[in-house]
Amino acid sequence: HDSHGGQTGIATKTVARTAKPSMYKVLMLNDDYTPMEFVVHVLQRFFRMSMEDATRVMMHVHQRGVGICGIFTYDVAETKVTQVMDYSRKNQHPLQCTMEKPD
Ligand code: TYC
Repeated sequence: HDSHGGQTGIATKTVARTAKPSMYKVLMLNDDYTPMEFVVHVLQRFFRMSMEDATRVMMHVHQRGVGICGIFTYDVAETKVTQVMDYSRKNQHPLQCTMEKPD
């Protein structure tokens, strides 16, 4: 775009930039009832993790209470949370998944 340097009559060039989307963390929460194998399955199914990564993330959540499944744009993060919550409810597990705003 052409723009003008105030009252000077000097034309300056600016570059139109698209906004960089802010990224959201999708978090898995621990509970006392969901089987470990189900959590591993969810991480593989919805977050495309290997068995090894899914097991590592599940054990982290089990021991620390919360863990990061991945970092996504708002729309993708919201879809993942809904998919995990719907799938957990359908399978009668209390597994909770949430998303966190960037700072
Ligand atoms: N704490 C659960 C158990 O002992 C396992 C578990 C891990 C549950 C991670 C939820 O996000 C979770 N069966």
